[in-house]
This record gives sequence, structure tokens and C-alpha cells, in this order.
Amino acid sequence: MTVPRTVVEVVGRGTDPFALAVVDQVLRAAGATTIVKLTGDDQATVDRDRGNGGLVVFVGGPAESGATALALAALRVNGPEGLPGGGYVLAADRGVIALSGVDTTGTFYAAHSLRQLFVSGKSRAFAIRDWPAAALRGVIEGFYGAPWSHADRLAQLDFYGRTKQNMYVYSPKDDPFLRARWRDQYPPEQLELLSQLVSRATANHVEFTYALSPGLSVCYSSDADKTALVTKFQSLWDIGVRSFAIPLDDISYTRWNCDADAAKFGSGGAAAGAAQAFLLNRVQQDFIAAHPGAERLQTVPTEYYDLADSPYKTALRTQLDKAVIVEWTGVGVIAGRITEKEARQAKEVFGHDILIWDNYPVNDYITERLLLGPYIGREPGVAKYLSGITANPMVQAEASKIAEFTSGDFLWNPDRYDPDASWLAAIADLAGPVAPALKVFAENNYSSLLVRLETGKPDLDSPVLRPLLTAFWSALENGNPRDAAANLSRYLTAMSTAPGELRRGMASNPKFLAETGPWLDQVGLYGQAGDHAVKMLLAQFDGDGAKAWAERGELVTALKRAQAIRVETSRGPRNPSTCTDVCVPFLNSALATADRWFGLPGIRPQPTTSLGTYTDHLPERMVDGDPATYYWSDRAPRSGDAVGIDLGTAQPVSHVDIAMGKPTSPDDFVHDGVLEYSADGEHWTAVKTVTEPVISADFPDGAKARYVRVRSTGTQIFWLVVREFTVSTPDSPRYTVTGTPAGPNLAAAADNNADSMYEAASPPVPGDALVVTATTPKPLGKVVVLAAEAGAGADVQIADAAGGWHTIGRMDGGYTELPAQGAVTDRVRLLWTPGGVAPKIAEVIPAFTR
Ligand code: LOG
Repeated sequence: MTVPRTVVEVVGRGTDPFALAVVDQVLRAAGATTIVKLTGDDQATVDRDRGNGGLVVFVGGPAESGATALALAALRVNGPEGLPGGGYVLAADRGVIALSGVDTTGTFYAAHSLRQLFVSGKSRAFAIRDWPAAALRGVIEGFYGAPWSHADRLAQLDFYGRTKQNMYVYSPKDDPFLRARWRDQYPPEQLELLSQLVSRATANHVEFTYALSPGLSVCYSSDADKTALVTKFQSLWDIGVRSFAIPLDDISYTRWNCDADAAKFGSGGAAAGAAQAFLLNRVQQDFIAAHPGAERLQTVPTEYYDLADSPYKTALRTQLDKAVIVEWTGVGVIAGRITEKEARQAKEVFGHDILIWDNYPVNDYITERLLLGPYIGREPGVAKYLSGITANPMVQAEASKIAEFTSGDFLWNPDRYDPDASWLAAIADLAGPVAPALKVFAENNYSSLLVRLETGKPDLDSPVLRPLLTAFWSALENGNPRDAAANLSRYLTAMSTAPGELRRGMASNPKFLAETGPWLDQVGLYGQAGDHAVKMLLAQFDGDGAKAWAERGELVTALKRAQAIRVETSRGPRNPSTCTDVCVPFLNSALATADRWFGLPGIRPQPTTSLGTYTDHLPERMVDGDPATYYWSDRAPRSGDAVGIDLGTAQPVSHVDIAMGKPTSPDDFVHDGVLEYSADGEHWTAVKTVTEPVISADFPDGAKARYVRVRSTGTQIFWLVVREFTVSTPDSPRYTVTGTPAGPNLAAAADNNADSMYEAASPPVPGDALVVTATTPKPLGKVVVLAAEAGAGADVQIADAAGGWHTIGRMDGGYTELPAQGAVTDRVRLLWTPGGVAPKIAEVIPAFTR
């Protein structure tokens, strides 16, 4: 079927103008330049045009246009009569297209299906009979944090129309006019914005629900408060709102806001339920029932998250008007899964029609994450037997569209819902030509608390990267890493190029780019860091230490940049968390592996803390080998709070050094605590009590630990500073570093940590030398020096038994590896070449042969 330049549309007096606008758009996009509109009465013209080999499009269901029924009859396709609300028939053959909704919304959806067919390629003869499983399908803007902008909401409403969702509940927690100052009337300019939203909702066949949350201060028995509610609702009715809600979640129901309530209702859950039912029933009678055309009133009960019967629920069940729809989040505030059985139980225990308030993809409780995975974990019956679902989205409106697309899809046809296919369609819809880049980005922001019904487990993050990493490690172990490395690198490259591709390809959606920017940057940097990690390990596989050291430097730079990204959120500044539990562990394993190849112990402890972070004094700073930097908590430790390290695997440990406090806040240490270790994170062994800022302790012989921590056992007013938290293994060598030129962290030149660096304050003068002394003389196989690329040059020397120095070679920055022929010594010296630049040494590694 091709669309000619002139198309005839046959409409009725009642044809939905919004459906018609979509049809026109589709036809024009497909090549029509003239659209002749005829009313259905003009049958002669219609017939003539059909005979001419033109295209005639009938728009409108039985209540809109009588002509469509005739066209459908000619096509031998049944009409939409009897379908649930929103259902439609869309059929085409030989020069005729007919769109017929059971109601105007159905015709609107038929128009959008027509759009989808034209988008997906050439259309041929077809007949579609389609209807939604759930009556209410949509989104509740119900999160904490910065409410969506006006532009966000307009774009959302268009999106709901396109994805055949029919409900938007306006309920941002942090809009003062909705909660804190619920009694206040809107200033005219705010009302004007709301009225624009209402019109846009109407144009998209979306029910705009206005939700007012009076629970923080309402007096349930008060006439004045009921009047305030109804007056506020009336001001919204006057601008076209027809759907209303009174959410009563996240409030205290054991404390009344007025004495009159205590007197009238008494106390306890039953009284709270009675009071809420009393007020809701009055609004139902005085406002909803008194306004023909009003939709059903909705509420969120204070117990919205479980199925346990209670005096409160009993009161709602028995006293709340049955006309009111009750919202429920499933079992749990964030329900991993919602079963059909639970849905039925909810209906019974609440005794009302249930609308699910689904807390996905909302991220107000984990503001460092974006939840870009598909909607999963709800059995089909949930959509079929309840009134519907409204999804609570993220602060990031545009990014929420991925999950919203999939929940809308589920609600339309839950039996045939395929989360993975739906998710790919969502990505294509949002990103168009750069869908592959968005897919990679979303794959690394994928996991949520929702559960895959087939597996009973939540999705993990980075589902594509994970197996590539596993394959790479085993290929490396088997001595044949090239193919696996190539596969892995391809994906890591896609991660590193995704931000640029999306910024170019989605330039028309600046809002998406702005709200996801910090996460985009991080995925890009993890991709870069990962790519350097692969190159580093391959270089070592090829025996190329210099290249491996250079790649290691790039890796660490990218990793540090990724970890330094900050995003302001409603819960304070956060480092985005992308590729969660995958990228950082991989990079650390790669670094540990590489460091062992260089001759270091390769322990890479990761910081752990139960406390928050004050400004940018991140936990990483207690394991960076630099005593000048520190982790600083954002509050005083309480009994049970702990700070420590995670070695990744349980391994023998021999010694721990902890430096807490700092000169300008010397009391910021754990005053009353215990140092302990554990192999599994559950069973802990105490090493000693902690009462001082500086701790140096030996572990008992044979101790194996994955975790080492200082746990507070008391209460204190001081916050916590940890400058370094260092664990040694029985075979970590211990060195003393002495010499010149002076620098702030001389010890870093031989501290088993290639990330920390001795940086001399000045270029060397004649006689300056750095001396690394081991505990006992032993035969030395070689000396490796890991230095900054641009650093001073030196003669590398070893001491003989008589104290004389012998030069074994030269180092000039970067990677140096010099054989030492088994000479027995306990000392290595870098005798600097005077002048030039200041020395910068990450590590001097005397590789003793035993
Ligand atoms: C809030 C909601 C919030 C969500 C997730 C409901 C009914 N209310 O615990 O506004 O976005 O959790 O943090 C909630 O879910 N309460």
C-alpha cells in the first residue's frame, strides 16, 4: 500500500480530533500533500474516490462516525463493539484504511498503531483487533526530590499517549502546594501551568489525576479542613481536572493533628482508619458525587505496603465508601515481585478496588543509581484482576521512559509481555538511530530490586559485560587470551564511545543528556579504564612490562576520574553508580593481577564503611597509600558503625596499620571500639580493643581474612577520620625507605602499593639518592622500578656485604627492569643524576629469588 499525494479522509461529527491529528501526521509523513476531509454522509464521493485507485481513510468508531462501520463491513472485519475501553479495530486493504475505537480513546490508539505500522515499514493488508488488559495504565509522579519540570511533564503526557497509557497522577512529594501547604490556593500563574498540563493530558487521552496529600497536618473530623480540601479540588475542577486522589502515605497515624480527632475517633489503628474513611467519604459525597463527570476518587492508605490484616485495614474495608480506589505497592515498598495471589488478597484485605502504586523505576532511595532495566516481576494476573498500575518513576523524567515504556507494554498485554523485547523497543523509541549506544548505556544501569519471575532472582547489572569478563579471565588463565580479549575490548570500546554517540545522536533530547550526564561520563570512563586493563594484561602476557606499566597508568587515571564524578541529588552529593558490582571489581582484579606480575603482593583492599562521606573525603582515600589524604565520615560513629577494608577474597593476613585523626581534628577517631577480622563477613574475630588513633597490630598466626574493620562499641561526639588502613599479608615484604631529595611521602617508594608515589619536592643535587632497605639480605634476582614517565634519571645500585655500591643499570622514568644475578643484598639505591626534574617513584621492587 502506498500513500498517494491526495488522500480522502472520511470522518463523522464525533470523530476524535486528536486521533484525526495523528492520522493526518502519519499520512503526511508517508507522502500525502493534500488531505480531503469528507463527512460520512457524502457516500458518493467516497465511492468515486475508491474507484479511482486512491486511498480513503475512515476515522472514528461507532459513536464517532457511522461511515466506518460500512467500510469495515466491506473489508469483512467486525467492529469494536464489546471491546473493553480503549479497544479498537484497525483494518486496511486495497485503498481503504479504517480506524474504529470502541470509544474515542480506542480510535486514538488505532491512530497510534497506524503510526507504528508506517514506522516499521511497508504496510500491507491487515486487520488488528486490540485492547488493553488493564483499565488504568500509567505513571504516578510520586517520588521525593526535585519534582519534574513543566516541560518534562508535557513531554511525558505525549509519551503516555503514544505508548497507549491513560493515567498520570500528579503527586510530587516535594511540591509544597500538594503536601506541606496543601490548604493554600494556587497563585494564578501556577494554575495556568496546571491547566496546560490538563489540556495536554486530554489531547493524549490521559486521565490527569490531581493528588492532594493533607496527612501531615489535617484534622480529619474538621469541617474547615474538609472544606479546604474540596475548595482546592474545585479550583482544579474549574481548569478541567476530572480525577482526584487523597494519598495518605508516609505520615504518622498514631499521632493526631488535633484534639478533636482524639475525642471523636479515639486512638490506635482502627481509629486512624475510621478517621481517614470519615474524611474521604465526605469528599466522595460532597465533591465527587456532586460533580457529574468526575472519575473515581483514589487514595493511598497509610498501610500501603503489605497484606497483613489489621485494625486499620479493617476500618478502611468496612467504613470507606466502595467507590474509592485504594493504591497499594505490593508486599514491600519496593516489591520485588507481585503475584496474582497477592493481587487477589489485596482486594480482599483492603475491601476495595486496587490500583498498584509500583515503585519502579523510582530511585529516590538510591539517588546514585539510574534504573534503566525493563519492568519485571509482576504476574499477568496482576494487570488483569486489578484496576491497573501506576509506575512511580525517577527524578530523571526522560530516562524514566525506558521503564515506563515497558510497564505500559506489560499492562496492555501481560500474557504476551516479553521484557527483553519490550526493553529493546523502548530503547529504539527513545534513541532512534543511536539505539545501540543507548542499549550499551542502559545495560550498565540495569539492575533493580525487581525479580525475574522465571528465575526468582533480580537482574544483575551489566548483563552483557559480565560473561565477557568471565570468558576473558579463563582465556587468560588458559594461555589463549586473544579472542576473548578482542570480544571484551569491542564491548568496552562501545562503552567508552557511548557518551559521545548519545550526545551527538540524541542532541534533540537535551533533557535526557543533562539528567544522565554524570552516569554517561562514568560508563564512558569505565569503558576506557577497562580497555586499558585488557591492554595491560595482554602486554604482560607478551612480556612487555613497559607497555603494561603505561597502560596501568591510563587505567588508574580513568578509574580515578570515574570515581571523582559527583552528582547533586536529593540525598546529597553522590558518585554515580554504573556497572555496579562489575566494573570496579574487574578493574581491581586486573590491577591486582598486574601488580603481582610486576612483583608486588597485589592486594587491593577496597574501603568499607557504614558511615557517609563528608564532602569529597571519600573512603578510597584510606587505601590510597597517602597519609596526607583521608576518609572523613559525615557524622559521629554510633555503636555498631564500622570502617575497614575488603580484600575481595579470604587470604592469610599478618599485620594491620591504621592511622586515624588528623592534626586539625585529632579527636576524629574511634574512641571506643574493636579491631576485628572475618573471612566471610559474618563470623568475626576480635584482635584488640581500640581506644587510640594510631593502631599497629599483628594478627594471630594462621589468620585468614577477607574483611578487616574497626567497629565502634560506644557513643561519641567526634566524627571519624581515617588516613590509612593498611593490611599486610605474611609474604608482603617490609622495607625502610630513606634518602633525598626530600618529599612528603618517601615511604610510598616501597610500600607494596604502585598507586602511591614518592614525589620529591625538588630536582636532585649531587649526592642525592634514595635507599630501599629490606629486613634481611637475600639473593636478588632483579630490580623493577615503576616510575612516572617524566621523572629524574638514576643509576640503580645494590649494596654488597661490605657496604659498597654496585651499579646494575640505569633508569630514566617509566618502567625499568634490571637483572641482579642473584647477588646477596638487603639494599637497593637510586643514585640520582643531578639536575632536570624532581624524582617521582611509584615503587622500587627488589625481586628476591627466595
Ligand atoms: C513513598 C514514595 C517514594 C517511595 C520510594 C509510596 C506509597 N510512598 O516509602 O513517595 O517514592 O516510597 O522511596 C514511599 O510508595 N514510601
